[in-house]
Amino acid sequence: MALAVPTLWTNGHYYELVSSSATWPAACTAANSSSYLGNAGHLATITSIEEHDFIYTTFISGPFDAWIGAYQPPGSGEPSGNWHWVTGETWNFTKWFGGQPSNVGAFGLVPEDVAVIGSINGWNDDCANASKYYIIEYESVASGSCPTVEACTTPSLGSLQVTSSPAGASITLDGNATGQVTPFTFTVPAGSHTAIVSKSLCSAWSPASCTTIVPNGGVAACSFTGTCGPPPAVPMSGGALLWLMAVLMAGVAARRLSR
Ligand SMILES: [Ca+2]
Ligand SMILES: [Ca+2]
Repeated sequence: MALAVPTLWTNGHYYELVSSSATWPAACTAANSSSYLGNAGHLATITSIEEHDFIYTTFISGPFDAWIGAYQPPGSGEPSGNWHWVTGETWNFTKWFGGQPSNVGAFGLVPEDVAVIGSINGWNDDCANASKYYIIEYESVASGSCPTVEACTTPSLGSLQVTSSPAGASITLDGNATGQVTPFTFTVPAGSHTAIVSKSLCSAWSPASCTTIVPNGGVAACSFTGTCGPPPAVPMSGGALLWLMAVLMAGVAARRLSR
């Protein structure tokens, strides 16, 4: 079902944004059963920066993401291992945006084994059971079949203990300020987490950052040691000031006497 007139690109393929939301498996099936001018559809496979730029510029005009034909089979190395195109084309070009693929979505949802092209001009791995618009590419080869991909589920929780010497350091967890200070124990989704700490007058924390795997229902720990500077200079007390004045006046008097 074509919702818009597909756009021809220089490779002779037509492309289309479908502006109704579907899960990735549903979008893949819909794309594979689509055709245009005798060309078979599939979720778009982006194998060059020119093709990426064409799709981004032509279709991604607002704050939305659209499925592309990128996926990881279950059991692939995370987050960046074993990505495939639905057509079987060689995976030799990527346009992930910063920090992606992450394999972890909002609220700790995992795994993210399919991908979107997004409004900030790059790709993001996302949950296959999320609903998104999608990009169909039409070309004169058979569509093939849609792979089985894992849906996201909320993972089990575990604990992450963060301690430091000295204590009282502010804790940043997975790039977000937590508002907590050491020692503190977080309840977090099982999986990889990264903590850093900061404290006034302290630097050169060892380690600089701590990445650890929190097991399901288990506990992991991050422990930091900081190198902390001396406290700020204490303002001169009244007694010391009087002593300094006495010394200066004695010096003046001595010079007068020596004339
Ligand atoms: Ca993944
Ligand atoms: Ca992601």
